[in-house]
Amino acid sequence: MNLNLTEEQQMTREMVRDFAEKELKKRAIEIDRNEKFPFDIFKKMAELNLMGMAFPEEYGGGGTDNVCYAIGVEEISRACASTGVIMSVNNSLVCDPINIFGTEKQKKEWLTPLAKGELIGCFALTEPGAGSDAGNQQTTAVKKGDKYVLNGNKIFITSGGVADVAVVFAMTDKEKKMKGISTFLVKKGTPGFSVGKIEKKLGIRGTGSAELIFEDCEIPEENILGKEGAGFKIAMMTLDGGRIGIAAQAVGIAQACLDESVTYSKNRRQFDQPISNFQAVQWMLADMATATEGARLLTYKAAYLKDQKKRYSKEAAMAKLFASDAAVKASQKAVQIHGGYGFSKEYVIERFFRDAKITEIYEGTSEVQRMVIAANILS
Ligand code: COS
Repeated sequence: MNLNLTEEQQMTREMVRDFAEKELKKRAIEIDRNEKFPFDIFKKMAELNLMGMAFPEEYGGGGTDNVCYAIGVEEISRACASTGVIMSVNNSLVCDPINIFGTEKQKKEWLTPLAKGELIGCFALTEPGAGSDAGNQQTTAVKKGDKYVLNGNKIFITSGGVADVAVVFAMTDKEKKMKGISTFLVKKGTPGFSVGKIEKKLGIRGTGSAELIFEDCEIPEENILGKEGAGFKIAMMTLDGGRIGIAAQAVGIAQACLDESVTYSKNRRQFDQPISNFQAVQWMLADMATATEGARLLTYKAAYLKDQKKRYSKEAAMAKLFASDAAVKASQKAVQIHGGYGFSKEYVIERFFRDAKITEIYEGTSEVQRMVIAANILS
């Protein structure tokens, strides 16, 4: 057993942290306030190969392992959780399924520009009636000659308002229920494909989360990803990887809460001394540090198993469950340590508090993660 990071993994941390500190930390305040998708940041991150990290270089990827990817999302999220999930979605939910299930032609045409960050991708699974119950897809795709005709609505789609490409799930055979779901690659600008409501949110406000509308949207049959009927499995396998990304995002948020709280508690004086002298504060810091480190180890373990091409559904679910809980609790403690300043818009802490919550909800709620873990240990 070796818990040391490789040289490449250490260098990834240094490089991404440097970028995040210099280019993102301050911008994060504006991204949150203006609720605007950070196109300029996306472009700069693409130049650093962060939008398709663990994919083959021949398809525009960075050629790193998945531990590097988890470190990357963690460091970006430590500065800006909105940007962290934009990165996670492009890598895990868009590039990954095309890399795994795509034909050679699809990899050249779609994966290459997405991994290079020349195009922005989104993952359109969630619908008004299909959140945790992802198999209950109401969007339909009907075969008509050499085309599929898509009809339906997707909601809460991260990057949906700005994406060039959507990975869309739809029913091709209702009778077969979840075994009748298929996956499609749909380009922005395809007639019948439009963006609906842009979501106003508690946190991660810069992600361009939107509704996607398909009205008699005709797409070529060659845009199907994997086989007809394989969509639910593609969604589940893709979400396994996505959960590593969200766990890493949560680790980044938790670490940011800890870092800010350590600095603040050493500087804030009450009763003629820094508040870090008080055991009440020390215990909060100790709990935050322990949970953050535990979350990090679980996250890297899931990423490592993915690199080893082993099953990692359970480990990814455990990482996300634990890390999202660590992030939410760390953000609560950070507000408490900062007192009135933690509640004020003048400080970044209230943003961490708002951003942390979503990690317990998207890409499978904490309750869904427990279902996945229980199903795995009981099988
Ligand atoms: N990898 C590969 N295949 C998987 C899989 C995985 N991680 N998880 C499930 N499957 C397969 C199963 O093997 C099964 O296939 P067979 O029928 O051929 O054996 C099929 O998918 C159905 O699996 P299961 O019976 O476990 O499905 P459930 O309906 O019970 O799924 C949960 C339950 C809740 C786990 C699933 O619907 C889920 O993850 N929901 C949350 C979705 C989500 O994250 N939504 C957020 C959207 S993105 S923000």
